Amino acid sequence: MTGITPFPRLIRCPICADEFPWSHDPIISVWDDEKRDYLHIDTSSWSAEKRADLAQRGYRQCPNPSGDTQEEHYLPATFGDFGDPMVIGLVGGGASGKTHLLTAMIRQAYLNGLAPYDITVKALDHRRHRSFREKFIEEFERGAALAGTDTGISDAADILLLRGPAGVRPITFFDVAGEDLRDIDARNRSTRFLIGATAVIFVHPCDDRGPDGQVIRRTENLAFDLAVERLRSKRLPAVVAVTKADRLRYAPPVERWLRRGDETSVDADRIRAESRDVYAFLHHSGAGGSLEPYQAFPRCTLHFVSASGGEAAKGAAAGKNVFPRGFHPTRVLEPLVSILAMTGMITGPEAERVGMP
Ligand SMILES: Nc1nc2c(ncn2[C@@H]2O[C@H](COP(=O)(O)OP(=O)(O)O)[C@@H](O)[C@H]2O)c(=O)[nH]1
Ligand SMILES: [Mg+2]
Ligand SMILES: [Zn+2]
Repeated sequence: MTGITPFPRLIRCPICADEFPWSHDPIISVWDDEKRDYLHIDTSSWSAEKRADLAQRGYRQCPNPSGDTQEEHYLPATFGDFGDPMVIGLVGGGASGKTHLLTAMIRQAYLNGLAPYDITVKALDHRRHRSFREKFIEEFERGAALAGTDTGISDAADILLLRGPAGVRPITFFDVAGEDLRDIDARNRSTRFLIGATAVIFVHPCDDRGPDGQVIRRTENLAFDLAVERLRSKRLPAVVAVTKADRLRYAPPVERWLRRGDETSVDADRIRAESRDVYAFLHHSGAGGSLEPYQAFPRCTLHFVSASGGEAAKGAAAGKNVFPRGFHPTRVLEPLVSILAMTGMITGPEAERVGMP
């Protein structure tokens, strides 16, 4: 949807989760790298073409009507001009593999990984994307293990624009330190994104190890429980991504799925077969608590993924972990493809059946 609508459309800001009427105010803010601040440009005397061109690079400040967010924040100037925005949050305990999975997933999406589904991807928030690329994607490509997520931050990782046969929609990704999910204060910035979430990726490490390599068994998953309790009534589409699956790449059900590599079509029966295998795997490995999203949400799929494709090891640089054999993300787009099918961004009879009981 482009152009001016007669009544302002209500848009939910993915950063503060407030809803406000989207404006086509002629003031467009542009980030100035030298001044390290936004310049506010009055475009009221500009031609529509020129203004639209600036809007592609510009921002609008969120009015944050509830006034609960001290830091002023900006959204891409065209954020409200497309189809309904999607907000996808990654939920999981500390060190479960959320940041690596999100990085591998977004990287692959930018590398045209959704082309088989007729979906193209580009950055909508260029500033945010540049910072995400420098901090995460490039580090990952250098083979460096990524730094742990700071607690207490809740800012969106990246805001992309997806274009496909079903329309054009902004999609915002959130990555939150696991510890923060325990904070039940609704005003906690770190978990506020849950209010605006439209889909969730629950991340469970397939084989959890402590710092000295010993396997940790988790019958409960507190991070999942807390998020499920807050989201249950919203009946969102959900996926469970069992990550670090490379650690079990020779174990029968895992091996069979990893060997397939990336899929190129939506096949509801295949997704159901994978979900069944992951379900059985979690059940038998004593991780029943991580099946909670499957019980709680009407549409849910389960996937085996590996963000790095192999183990990180101590690198030459002191204290820095690296992936000595490089990284080989495997099936990292499958959780996203399922969400896109369940949210109608991928259409067709197969997509309609994805995640159905
Ligand atoms: N073997 C393997 N290790 C991984 C994978 N993804 C992450 N890790 C390791 O798991 C640790 C925690 O990952 P991270 O993404 O920071 O977890 P987060 O705290 O949930 O964001 C890191 O030290 C990574 O080296 C993977 O796909 N395979
Ligand atoms: Mg993290
Ligand atoms: Zn806001």
